[in-house]
Amino acid sequence: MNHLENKRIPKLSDAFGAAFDIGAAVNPRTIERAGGLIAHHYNSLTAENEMKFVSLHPAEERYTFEAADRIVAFAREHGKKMRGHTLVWHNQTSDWLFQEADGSTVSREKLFDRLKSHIDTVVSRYKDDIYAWDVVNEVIADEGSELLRPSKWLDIGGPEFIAKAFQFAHEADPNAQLFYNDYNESDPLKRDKIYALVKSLLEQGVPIHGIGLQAHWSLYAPALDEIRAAIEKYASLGLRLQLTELDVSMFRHEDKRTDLTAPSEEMLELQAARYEALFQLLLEYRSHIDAVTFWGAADDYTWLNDFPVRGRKNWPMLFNERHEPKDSFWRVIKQASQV
Ligand code: HXH
Repeated sequence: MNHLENKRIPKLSDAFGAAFDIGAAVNPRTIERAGGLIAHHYNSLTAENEMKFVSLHPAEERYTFEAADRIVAFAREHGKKMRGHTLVWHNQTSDWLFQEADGSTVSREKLFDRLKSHIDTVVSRYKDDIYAWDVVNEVIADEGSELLRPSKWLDIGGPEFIAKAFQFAHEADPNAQLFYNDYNESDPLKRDKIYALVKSLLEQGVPIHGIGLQAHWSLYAPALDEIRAAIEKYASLGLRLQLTELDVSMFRHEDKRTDLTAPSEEMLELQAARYEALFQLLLEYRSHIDAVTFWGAADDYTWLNDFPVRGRKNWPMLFNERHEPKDSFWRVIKQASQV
């Protein structure tokens, strides 16, 4: 869709301006192919992959900032805010970090020295551009009674790696808002574990300012009352909330069908109704929520193509593959106009 057509369509971030920011995850390809759409509708950006450990720091003595810098330059050019994603994670993290040159496991002290050095370098570099960081991503175990997910971070560093990461990030940029970020955040079992972790961080005086609800949701789950209960529980800690990676998959978790090449009318209608209900709820909690970031910009490219089911496309965004607004978009805009 060209820029002239864009001009007649209300800007999503303007529509919600009084309530919260509206963000999109981007990458060098999407800012190339959907730059007009992104510039028009979103007032905040997150690098989808380019600021992850493995992308920025592939070897101990080598940082690769080119792709991340390109995204930051786009954000500057268009006056967008930026969130940083992510400093500590069990995925997309370079193997060298946990190893000595001979392949043996590093000591706890060395792991924390390397973590501090990584966080100092990255957070300082983007100090003027990034106002909030996902400091720690996805450390809670999905199932069972264990609080923390098994990982090299936990094996080598012990549970203190979490507090350390927040301390190092706070030292590198005392002005940055620091977030704990996770998925399945509205599942009651995991919600209570996320709450317990963050509560204990606060009790230890760890500098943490917000909880990121990834919000990888679908037409069918989670239920609105579970989302509401999660928002209320997290907000009761007195922290700021953001939806950091919102999408609405067309498929149930168990559904593995790969035959669809386009969404059915029924799916599109269910999605529009779902987005409408979600934004109605989010607006109800606007005093706690500062930003709602989509994990993509439009349906032509999102991480849900081919994931978690190979060969399956998905249509989780508010804009279709031609970057045109879907019914979902108009129903979300309708909610915004009622505040
Ligand atoms: C997010 N993880 C990450 O924060 C983000 O950095 C990435 O770009 C995309 C999504 C969400 C996630 C977590 C666990 C997970 C899948 C996605 O595990 C599954 C694996 C297979 C099937 C279902 C879940």
